[in-house]
Amino acid sequence: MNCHRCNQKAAIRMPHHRLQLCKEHYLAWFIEHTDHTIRHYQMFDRSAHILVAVSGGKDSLSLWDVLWRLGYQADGMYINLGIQSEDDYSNRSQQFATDFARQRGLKLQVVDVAHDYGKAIPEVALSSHRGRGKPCAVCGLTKRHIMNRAANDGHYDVLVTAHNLDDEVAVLFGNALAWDADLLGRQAPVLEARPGFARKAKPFCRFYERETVAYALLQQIPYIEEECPYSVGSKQLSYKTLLNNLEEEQPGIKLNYYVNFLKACDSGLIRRHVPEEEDEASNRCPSCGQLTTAPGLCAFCKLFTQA
Ligand code: Q46
Ligand code: ZN
Ligand code: ZN
Repeated sequence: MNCHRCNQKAAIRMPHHRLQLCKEHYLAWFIEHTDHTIRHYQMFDRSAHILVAVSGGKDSLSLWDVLWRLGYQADGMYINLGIQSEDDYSNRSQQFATDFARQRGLKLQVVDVAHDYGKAIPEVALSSHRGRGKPCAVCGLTKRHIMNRAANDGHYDVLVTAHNLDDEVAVLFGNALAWDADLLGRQAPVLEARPGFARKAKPFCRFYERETVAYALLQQIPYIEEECPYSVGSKQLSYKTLLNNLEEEQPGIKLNYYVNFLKACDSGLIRRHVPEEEDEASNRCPSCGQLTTAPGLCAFCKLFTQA
């Protein structure tokens, strides 16, 4: 198996692109392809002040690395969720993020949920009705709130996350299975800014997970390999397994599914929506100042002030 560009030994084969590349050409292709996605979906330009949500995993560190190599002005933001495991998941992933930033001289802002807001995510989940004791619903809301606040307070033009194609397709598949028109209409590579809510973009939305892993490994970026212990048994994970089986039989099916979904949105077949918490948000949370739909504390502040 040889590289299609230089005929050296190929490091990766991408049947969906009918392309196989050596290490050197793969790294160059990956960086160029990210820039192409950024321009194609008009995510941001070179003058933008970017905040990258960094988890210490392969996707977010690869994304930050690519933006840095492309010369974008990108700072990082890490949220320590206080999730412990045999391997001390949150603290170890923070270490990967801080080491990455230090080695490249990049600015990383760290929020420690337990220290800054009084309770770690597993504790908050126990005292909340959201998600029936499983922390993911509480965790998602917390991350969205803190990221949005950091993007607004820091006057960033855009908040970027490293969701890859496998993530996007698993979410899309789940929403399509349920025919949830609202959620389908909210999924996009770019969400425009609205009063109180930062612009959001996903520059890795067209990369398969194995492509982001390959980038991190070939670029020799150390990252946390352990998954969050709460991801085990999630619906998302079973959709990913199912879709991976399909992909093996029909290379490119995931990419086509996603790209054709975006075309259906562009043609008006699927109606675009803004996230629920942003609908008619005209009240301000008295505690944090976040725009909310109903008077009183926002959902985030309610979570952290509950007994
Ligand atoms: S939501 Fe759930 Fe993730 Fe939070 S608790 Fe872990 S698995 S980190 S993307
Ligand atoms: Zn080559
Ligand atoms: Zn609030």
